[in-house]
Amino acid sequence: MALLTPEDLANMTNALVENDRLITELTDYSLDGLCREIYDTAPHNEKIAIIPITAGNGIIGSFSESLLFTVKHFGMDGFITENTDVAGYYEAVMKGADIILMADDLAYIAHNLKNGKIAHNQICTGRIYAEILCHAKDYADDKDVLVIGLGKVGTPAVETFLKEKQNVYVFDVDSKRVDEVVSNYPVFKYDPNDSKTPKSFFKIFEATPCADTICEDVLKQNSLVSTPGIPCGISGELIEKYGIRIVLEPLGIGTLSMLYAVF
Ligand code: NAD
Ligand code: 2YG
Ligand code: MG
Repeated sequence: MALLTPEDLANMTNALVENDRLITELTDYSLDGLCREIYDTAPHNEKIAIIPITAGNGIIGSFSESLLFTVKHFGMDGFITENTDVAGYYEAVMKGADIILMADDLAYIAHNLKNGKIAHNQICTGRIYAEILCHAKDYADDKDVLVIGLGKVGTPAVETFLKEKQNVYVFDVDSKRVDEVVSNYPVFKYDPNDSKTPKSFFKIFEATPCADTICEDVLKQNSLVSTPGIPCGISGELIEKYGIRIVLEPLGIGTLSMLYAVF
């Protein structure tokens, strides 16, 4: 798995605020309002403990701080434990934490100690970025959506689009992965040579670890791109040329989705 770097998080606070503003403009829901709508949950003064984890590649500079910023930005109560790992977990519980946030190189989870609910970042990230596309008012009439990247984030996005009654077209560089998804779900292979397949889309979801995955052929003027993928899959030139609106932020949107999944 591609791990976040401190550089990815350098502008995270501005990106979260700016994306929340864009999501509100697009959907009439603030990001927390949208989470409330899709999960049918709400915070109830839970205390959220963020535990830095040293396992594997270790602590990522400003990862815990970015989580605390997200928690506080949305009006919730949280703290970063002074201790790491197991000692941090003990500290969190002793200080009355209701919800634990922690990540190693393989999994980033939220665990609500009071109700037992647990959430995984990849699933909750795929879900919220997909729901943003589904709730965008100006894009509601066209049900076609292109999903690029069918991994651990892209697959829950496919499930979300299907639940929201979208027509889902899928692409991945790994053709085996495309075949698996097409045989497991009622979705279509993106094939620009097939006359029945749309060539370009107003709604595009991207979750890959690569740049330039969104090529000019799939774009329409003012397409909406919702993409958790790092780095950004579309070039600045194409964003400008096509007036693309883009939802993209490295950590906070997915984190808020995880918290609402466990409230
Ligand atoms: P994954 O490895 O499970 O899946 C990635 C998929 O992308 C694979 O199926 C791969 O074959 C495909 N792919 C790679 N290059 C491609 C290309 N050029 N064109 C089309 N498909 C291509 O990874 P994941 O866990 O699903 O994560 C995807 C991305 O999302 C990563 O960059 C990850 O860091 C990022 N991510 C971001 C957030 C966030 O909050 N913004 C949260 C979680 C993950
Ligand atoms: O506690 C810390 O500082 C580290 N142990 C955090 C490690 C997180 C590693 N995971 C990733 O970098 C991601 N791919 C998942 C993070 C979600 C948002 N991109
Ligand atoms: Mg995010």
